Amino acid sequence: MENRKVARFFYDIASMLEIKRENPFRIRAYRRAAQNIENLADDITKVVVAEEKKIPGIGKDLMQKIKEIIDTGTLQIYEELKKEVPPGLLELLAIPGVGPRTAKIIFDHYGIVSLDDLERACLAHKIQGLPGIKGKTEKNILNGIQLLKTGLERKPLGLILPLAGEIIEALKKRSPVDRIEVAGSVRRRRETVKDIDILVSSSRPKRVMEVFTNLPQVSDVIGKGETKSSIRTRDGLEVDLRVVEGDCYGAALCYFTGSKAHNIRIRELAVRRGLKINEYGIFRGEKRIGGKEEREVFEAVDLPYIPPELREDRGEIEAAMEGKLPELVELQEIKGDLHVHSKYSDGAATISEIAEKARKMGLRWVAVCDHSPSLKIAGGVSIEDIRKKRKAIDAFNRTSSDVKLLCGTEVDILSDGTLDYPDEVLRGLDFVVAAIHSGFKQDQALLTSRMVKAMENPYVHSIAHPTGRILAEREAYALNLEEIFAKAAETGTCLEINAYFKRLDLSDILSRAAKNKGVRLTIGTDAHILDQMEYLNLGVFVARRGWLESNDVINTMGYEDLMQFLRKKRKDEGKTR
Ligand code: DGT
Ligand code: CA
Repeated sequence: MENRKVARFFYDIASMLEIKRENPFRIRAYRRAAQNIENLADDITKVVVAEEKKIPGIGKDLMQKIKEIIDTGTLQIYEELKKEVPPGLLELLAIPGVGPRTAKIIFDHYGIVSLDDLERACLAHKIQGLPGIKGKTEKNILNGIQLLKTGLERKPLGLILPLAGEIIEALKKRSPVDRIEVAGSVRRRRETVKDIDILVSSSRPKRVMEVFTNLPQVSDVIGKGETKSSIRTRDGLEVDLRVVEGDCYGAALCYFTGSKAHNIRIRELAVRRGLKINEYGIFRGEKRIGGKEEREVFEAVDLPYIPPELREDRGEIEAAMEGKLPELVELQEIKGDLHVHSKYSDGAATISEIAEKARKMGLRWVAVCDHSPSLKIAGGVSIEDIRKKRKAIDAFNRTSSDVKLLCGTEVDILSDGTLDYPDEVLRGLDFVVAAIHSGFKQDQALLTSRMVKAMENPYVHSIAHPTGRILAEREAYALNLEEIFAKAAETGTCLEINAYFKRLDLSDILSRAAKNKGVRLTIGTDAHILDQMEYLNLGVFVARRGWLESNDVINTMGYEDLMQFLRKKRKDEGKTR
C-alpha cells in the first residue's frame, strides 16, 4: 500500500466529517495525519509493520487505523461514513473554495457529482440564487475548478523528482544504458510538470525498452517502440523514454530539455550561421558536425552554456550574447534553512532533532521559526514559552560547534497590520519572518498596507510565503507587489522563497522581479516534519529559475555573517527612528 493511498483515506474521512460538521479539531487531526503520511520519506507499510519509528501527528489510535488499512485494504469508519455521505460530494469538496455547506446545497438541488457538470451549471448561472449562494461564489467556484483541473494536469515538481530519480536509478541498474538524464520541464525545474521525459543513449535500445516497460512503477504501457516508449505510473503520471545514439546525445538532450520557445531561438541563431540544429545533431548541409555533448550546441551558435533552469526564452539568449548570464546560486552554497517549525509550535521535531537533520544535510545553521499565539490551531508559542525556547537554543549552541540554531519566529501579521508579539519580544529573537495567515479575502489596499506595516518594523527580517498561493489549491491574495518590492528594498526587509512543494512562493518570476528591485531573498522550507527539510533544493531551484546569484540569497551566508546581517536592519532603523 502506497503512502499516498493511505493518506487518501484520511483526507476523505476529514472531508466527510466536515460535511457532517463534526469537531474541527478531529477533522484537522485526520488532515494533518494524511499530510504527514504523504510526506513521509519511508514506506508507511514498513514503518507500521516494523514499528520502527513514530510518525509525527499519529498517535496510537491513528496507528491502529493505518494497520487496519494495510491489513484489510479499507477502514471501517471510512466505510460507515461513506454510507452517510454521497461520494459525489467529496468530489465537489475537492474544489478550492467550495466548503461543505456550499457542496451540500449544490448536491441537494441538482445532484451534481462531477467537476464538468458543476462547471456547466456555473456557466449557465444555475448556481447563483441557490439558498445563500451569490454571483460571486459562482465565479469563485469556476476559478476553483480551473485551479483543480490544472492541478490534475500538472503535478508539483517536489512530488515528481523522487519518482524520476527512482526510475533513472532502476534503469541504470537493470538495463544497458550508457548515458541517462531527465529532460523536459523536470530538468528545467519548473514548479509543476506535465510528465517526465527521460533521455538515454544505448547500443541496445530494445533491452532498455523492455526493462523500462516492466518497471514496478508501471501501471500501463501507453506505447512501446524502438526509440520511444511511454508508460503511465501507478500515480497516473506519464513517463516518456527516448533512446538515441551516443553521437547525438547532447543535441537530443538540448532538444528534449526545451523549452520549446528557447529551442526555437537557438535554431534561428543556427540558421543564421548556415547550420541546422535538431535532436539528431548539429549539421552543416547534410554533414553532422557535432552534437555528442550539449555544450557543442551552444558553442555552435557562439553562446556560453546556458543552465537548464534559464531556458525559457525570458532573456537568457540576449544575456548569453552579451556575456551577462547570472552565476546562479548553487545548492552547495546554501548553508542553512531560514524557516523550520519545531515542537514549540506545530512542528514534530525537537530543536536537537532539527539540528541533527541539518548536520546530516551538510547545513551549518537553522532558524527555528515557530508560530505566534494568534495561530492557536498551530500551537502558537506564548511569550513565556519563547523565553524557554531562547534558553534551550542558547544552551544547545554552547555545546554545538558545527551546527548552530537561530531562535526565530514566524510571527503573524494581524488583520490591522500589527504583529502578534510586541517589539520587546521580537528584539530578543535572532530571526523574525512575518506572515499573513488570515483575512485573505481583504481588498488589495488593505492587504498591501498590512504587509507594508510589517516590513516597516525594524525587527522583521523577512516576509514568509508572500503571495499566499498554494499550487492547485489557492490563488495568490490580492497584493500590490510593486509596492511590496519597493518597500522591501527601502526597509532592507527580505522576502521568502518558501520551499514547501505546494507553495514555492515567491515564484521564479516574482523572485526575479524582487531581485531587480533590489530585494534579497531568504529560502525557508517551512518544514513541520524533519523529512520536509529536504525540500530545501526546491527553494534553490526557484531561486535559480529566478536568475538569483549567491549574493541575492541570504542562506549562502555563514553563521557569523548571517548574525551580523540580521542585526543590521535593526541598527539602521534605530538610527532613523
Ligand atoms: P511539460 O511536460 O508541459 O511540463 O513541459 P515540457 O517542456 O517538458 O514539454 P514536453 O514534455 O511537451 O516536451 C519536452 C521538450 O521537448 C520540450 O521542452 C521541448 C521539446 N519539444 C517538444 N515538442 C517540440 C516542438 O514541437 N518543437 C521544439 N522545438 N521542441 C519541442
Ligand atoms: Ca515534459
